[in-house]
Amino acid sequence: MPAAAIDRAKVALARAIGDSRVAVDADACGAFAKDESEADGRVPDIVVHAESLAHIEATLRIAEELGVPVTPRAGGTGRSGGAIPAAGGIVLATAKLSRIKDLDRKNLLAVVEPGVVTGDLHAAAEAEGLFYPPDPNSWKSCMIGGNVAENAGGPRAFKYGTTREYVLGVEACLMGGHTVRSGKRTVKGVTGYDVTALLVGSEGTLGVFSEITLKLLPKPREIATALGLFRDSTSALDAVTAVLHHGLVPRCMEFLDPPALDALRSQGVAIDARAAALLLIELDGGHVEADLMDLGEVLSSAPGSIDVQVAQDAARRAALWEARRAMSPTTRKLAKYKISEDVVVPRSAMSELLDRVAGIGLREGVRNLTYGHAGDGNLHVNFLWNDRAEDEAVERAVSQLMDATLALGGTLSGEHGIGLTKQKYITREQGPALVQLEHGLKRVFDPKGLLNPGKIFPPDGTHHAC
Ligand code: 2HG
Ligand code: ZN
Repeated sequence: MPAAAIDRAKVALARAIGDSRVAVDADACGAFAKDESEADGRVPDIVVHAESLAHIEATLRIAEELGVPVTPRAGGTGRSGGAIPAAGGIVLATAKLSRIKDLDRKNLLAVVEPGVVTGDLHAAAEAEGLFYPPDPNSWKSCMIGGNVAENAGGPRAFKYGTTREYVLGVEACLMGGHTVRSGKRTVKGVTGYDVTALLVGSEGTLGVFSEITLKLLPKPREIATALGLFRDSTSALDAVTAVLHHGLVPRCMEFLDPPALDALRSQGVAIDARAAALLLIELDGGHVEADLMDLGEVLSSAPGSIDVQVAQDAARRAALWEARRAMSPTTRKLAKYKISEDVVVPRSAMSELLDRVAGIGLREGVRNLTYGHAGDGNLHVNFLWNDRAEDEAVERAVSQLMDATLALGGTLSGEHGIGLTKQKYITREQGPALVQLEHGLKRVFDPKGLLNPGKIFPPDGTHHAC
């Protein structure tokens, strides 16, 4: 990136948006170098703190005119490097656009800015008797703009689906500074191409959200949580299927494997020493009492079941979830380096995937543990290591995990996106023709390739199945 273009961008942005919203010194920009993935960071040259649509438009107009790359960023909690300014240039931060503009009880929808913290939307909706289901485990700090960009999931996605299911419409600014509104405020609507669906999950490569219209649901009347302890992973995963075959549709079915349980124990969480795998299952709706009894019976009669505990009160429920939600930070404490993958396989293939992961770990000598959203077949396989000399073995392990996932009919990412960390594998899943088509779409939105460059796809022209 020529220094002259950056210098001109600094002057033009300060003039258009105001000095106080344009950070240029290395210290202020340093905080925007990384997200919560393991990908190497890069300090941007400029950080714009947008406080209005006009600021987003001015940034994207100036960036296009001067040929400066722009990386949009909301909470910066992503796990795949999506918010890392891989090509330098401008970070366009939308965290200050944090208003819930409308909470429409009659029509069950919310209109929000991209910097609304997901947990704040949960609380605001619930205070009105409403419910916003997507619940990434980083809900206390992640933001709706990033959730929409990544099509974030979370434990409740099993029953309620991912963020995509709740985005009715968006206002998005495109490179050059032109704003489009796509979608609707109604539940149904099939007018024209579904541009909203294309923008959701586009990982900040097609447009920058300035407003998002979200569908809400009535708040479930009751919630109940049960914990199933098992003698091994296969028994726990088989019980997931048994629960479904019994006609129960829990909102979450979370799984922890033996090393994941040990990790929790090492942090002082009391878990029955006989248990080698765990399912955390939550029901909601109108008749949870009866469903909970059924669930208890299904779990305790499942082969390999050791114990079933039911959370009798809100405090116990919160404690169970605290341990699950802390899995990612807990795992981070176990080793100097960790990669958390986000693969999905058909539910029936989860045990087989875990067997293959064990084989990969042994072959490459890399420590690993797995937890995740078993109801969806979405498993966070974590590789842990302490020495840079092991980097290559870890890379081989990740590559083999991707191959195993695809061989079992799965997909590379269930909720964290491809970003920087998985772009080298995408062609293995999608094939060169589809990746070429996606490159073509990208060029329609961003002909100069300046918006979040380096994400999702291998560089143009390298669509080989590496
Ligand atoms: C979770 O399910 C999150 O806890 C984070 O998706 C996963 O970082 C991780 O390992
Ligand atoms: Zn997850």
